[in-house]
Amino acid sequence: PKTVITYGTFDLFHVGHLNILKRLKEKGDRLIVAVSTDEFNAVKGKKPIVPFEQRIEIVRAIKYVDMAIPEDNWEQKRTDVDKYDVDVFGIGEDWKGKFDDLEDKVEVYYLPRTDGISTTELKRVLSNF
Ligand code: C2G
Repeated sequence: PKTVITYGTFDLFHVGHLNILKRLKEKGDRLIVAVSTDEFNAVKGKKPIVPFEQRIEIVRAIKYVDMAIPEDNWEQKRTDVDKYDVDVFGIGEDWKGKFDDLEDKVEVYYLPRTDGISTTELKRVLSNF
């Protein structure tokens, strides 16, 4: 099956996350999502609200997702594409150009983000209560 992979924190899962997973699933038959662990988020300079175990459980429950795995370093993308026989890598265009090195192995897509929603924005709104 044509396999698509993507990576992310998916904190406070929202419709922006849902939209990109929906669109990525349409590019193949199987979608694998690598969810950033809490330790890797520290490397990324992010401090998620929702712990990793809960973030990956929510991602696994999304109907577009066939498999969810941990993302615990920057380098695993190259080995993941071999390990899971991946054909397509996709991610939001906020990462445009950053993963072009994968183009020797897989199709690389940068998709438009969903406007008006972000975890940062949700945290700001929630912090007013
Ligand atoms: N996203 C989106 N629209 C939004 C918010 C997020 O399309 N309004 C997309 C991002 O572009 C990304 C995915 O949802 O493709 C997950 O977003 P994050 O959890 O913020 O992912 P990030 O921390 O950028 O992790 O190795 C890659 C990194 O792990 C990516």
